[in-house]
Amino acid sequence: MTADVAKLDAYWMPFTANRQFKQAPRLLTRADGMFFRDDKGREVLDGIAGLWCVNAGHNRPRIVKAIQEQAAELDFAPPFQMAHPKAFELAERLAAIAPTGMNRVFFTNSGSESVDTALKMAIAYHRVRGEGARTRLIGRERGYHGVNFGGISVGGMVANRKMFGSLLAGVDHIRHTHDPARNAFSVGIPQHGAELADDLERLVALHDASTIAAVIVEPVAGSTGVLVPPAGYLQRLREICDKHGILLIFDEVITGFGRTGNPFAAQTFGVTPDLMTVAKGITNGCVPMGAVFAQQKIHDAFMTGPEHLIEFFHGYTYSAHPLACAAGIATLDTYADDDLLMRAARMQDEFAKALHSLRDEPNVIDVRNIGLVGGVELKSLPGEPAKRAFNVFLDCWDKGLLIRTTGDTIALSPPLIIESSHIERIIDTLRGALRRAA
Ligand code: PXG
Ligand code: PLP
Repeated sequence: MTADVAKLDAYWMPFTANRQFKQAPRLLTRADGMFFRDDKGREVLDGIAGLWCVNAGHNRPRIVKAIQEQAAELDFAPPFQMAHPKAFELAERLAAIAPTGMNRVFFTNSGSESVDTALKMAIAYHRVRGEGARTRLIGRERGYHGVNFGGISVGGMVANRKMFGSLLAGVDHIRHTHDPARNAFSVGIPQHGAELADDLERLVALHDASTIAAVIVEPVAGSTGVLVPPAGYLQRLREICDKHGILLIFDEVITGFGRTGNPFAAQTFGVTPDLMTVAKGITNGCVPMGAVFAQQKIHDAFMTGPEHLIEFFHGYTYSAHPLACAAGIATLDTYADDDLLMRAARMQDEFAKALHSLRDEPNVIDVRNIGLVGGVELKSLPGEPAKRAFNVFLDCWDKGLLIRTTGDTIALSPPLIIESSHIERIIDTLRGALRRAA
């Protein structure tokens, strides 16, 4: 169906300038490998893995087949007091690639649900251990943790917060790590700013550790423009959490499943959290699914009361949905078949070199990268923040390349199957668009 025949009124689009979009819709109708096709039959190179999720590329045969077969075999199984075999199989498979000790897996349907699940787990964990005063949650400025009330409360993006009232009580934020004065154009991990983790000590001094349940951060902030943590920062955060009995939650919704050169960013940075949220790449974006990984000690703390009682009053109708589990297992098979979870480590130098070749293009004020994620920050048009980057987005779309922009930062996160020729095409197209946007 093309825009000419479909009516565009009823669909209230998420995170979209609805009126502008409906004047000139951008419709995708097919996808395969590194490419989309639009409703005009044009080929569009996918520079962002759909929305940071199609890590193995589009239309992978094992995943397609698994979903088709599962739909015909078992369409649904209730997840409360019941289960189906693939839920256990997927959880075991996930535990096998997880950071050390994170061998318990709770299923959700999105990153936002994973975040709210992890926050609830953290507060309840302290309570079952007799530390019920630990209810405070600490996020970080410029963090993105989805759009549910817990996630926007700990999140640090003003546009996602300001319209929605008083949010969760008892939340505070540490400073973000973006420091262009010292770190602009760092290739890979920036050198300056480990001491920013000490900001957590400031909040401990203010609130007292005995009131703090958890700290949640993205190892690499994605949605606020690809902010790579300074060397030593995450280690420092881990040490401070350990010192004060605070749980550390890594939100790996974007960084999970191979984006930074290991299965998870926790492994790339050598820092293991207590809880870890994922979504997106868990099913290669094919079926909605998310999960929370927990250290076994956290899970076991709940397994204490009478055995016939529910230990954790939480779950979703579609937790461990059969279609999602089938897609998840086939996704892990596909990642293994092509050795994709480590592929970003092999491609990152070439990707970084190409990306940083944009540094002298007009209005480029920073270039940031790790694994197969890149950010190119532009000088804003006077009085019109986000507009220059969006103009570049529209120009790239016109030239057959899909990128993502947030504020005036362009984000790239291509499927992990990317080859040199695709990298060249992405960078050449972007370079042309940057010059035209000058
Ligand atoms: N946490 C993080 C770190 C994310 O990046 C979520 C939670 C929420 O996941 P769901 O599945 O509820 O959307 C995300 C999602 C962008 C963009 O352009 C990023 C996300 C979603 C939409 C747009 O940067 N990340
Ligand atoms: N609202 C109502 C009225 C419900 O009955 C339910 C679930 O049974 C929900 C919300 C939650 O839906 P889900 O489990 O899909 O998150």
